[in-house]
Amino acid sequence: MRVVYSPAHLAHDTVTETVMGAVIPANEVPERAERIRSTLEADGGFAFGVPTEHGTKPILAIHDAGLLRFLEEAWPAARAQSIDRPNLIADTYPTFRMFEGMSPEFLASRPETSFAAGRAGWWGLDTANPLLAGTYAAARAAVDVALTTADLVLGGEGAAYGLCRPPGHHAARSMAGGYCFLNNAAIAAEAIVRATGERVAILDVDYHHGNGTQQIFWRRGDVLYVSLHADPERQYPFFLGRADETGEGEGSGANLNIPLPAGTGDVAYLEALDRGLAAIAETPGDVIVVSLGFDTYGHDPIGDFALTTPVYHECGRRTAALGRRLVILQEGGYHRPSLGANARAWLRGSEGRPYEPLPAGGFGELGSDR
Ligand code: SP5
Ligand code: ZN
Repeated sequence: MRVVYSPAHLAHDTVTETVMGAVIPANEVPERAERIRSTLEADGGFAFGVPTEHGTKPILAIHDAGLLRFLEEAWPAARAQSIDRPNLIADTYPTFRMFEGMSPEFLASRPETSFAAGRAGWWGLDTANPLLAGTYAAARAAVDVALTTADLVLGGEGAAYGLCRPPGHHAARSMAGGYCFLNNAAIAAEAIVRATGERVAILDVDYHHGNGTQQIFWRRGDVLYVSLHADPERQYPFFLGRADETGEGEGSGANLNIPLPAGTGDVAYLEALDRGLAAIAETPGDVIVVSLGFDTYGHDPIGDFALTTPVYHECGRRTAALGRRLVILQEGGYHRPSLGANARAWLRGSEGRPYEPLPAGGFGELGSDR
């Protein structure tokens, strides 16, 4: 399988994030992508390539120009304002309740403020989104990785994998959040719709609900969004991801959320996956964009599912069994020692190669992961 990777992600060198106000070591770190890269390289069955630059046009087909401008300007602006921090994390966010009773017209006239931390709140969802000197270039490169992966599939590959970092599925049209700045999968899906004129399905198997992807395609009937994730009753992003969110207008019925309980294991997960795949099989289209996360893994530090490495092989196999072409894009997954083995298992499954577990103590297989 062809793999698209860019070293630009290394400069988005996150160190801390906050959880309930406490500063903790960052979960979404460069090591994640490097673990996956080295394991896939060692496998020998993956052919690596670099992304080609696609410019801002496909990004602006999905995102508000103001968000992109903010991401480009944020770090220099924080520096110019002498914000004495290694990264920019907002503390004040414009919740919709702040504007209760005010008209959409009046809201549209509200300025985003010129102060860097205020702007980070204006364009942000949460405090888990540290923005650094290298963030903008890394986010742009992750989009190019996604679009180049889509190009490979549009060019005839049955499946290709984009090692996107930072991830994307929490980023909405006008909002960064949840370690995500630009929605790589949504941008790729839109590019595929425009190139083919056909419907596209997005299968989101990250542990978290992809609120950004759902928001972007909420009223769109030409992009089916299917997501398996932790029930927002107990888990980030809390305010979206419930089963009764099915889309509106043209998009009515084109959004399927499958929230799952804590402790979800291999068998229950495969049942849920089959439900999601069945929904995709019922809608026309030839391409699936997979938002692939491994925070469903049993040892993930921020998840509470119980998946094992071999089930990722089966997930890849069942997804490919729909017979559609796959644009597979990396999202989350924070148990670093297992990331390579889990990605390798999923991707091998999706191209019909046997699982062939890595030797214990090899590339982070269970048994050497503590
Ligand atoms: C792409 C992606 O996976 N983003 C995830 C963003 C999650 N942000 C909130 C993290 C909340 C961490 N809760 C820690 C619980 C520890 N038991
Ligand atoms: Zn996640």
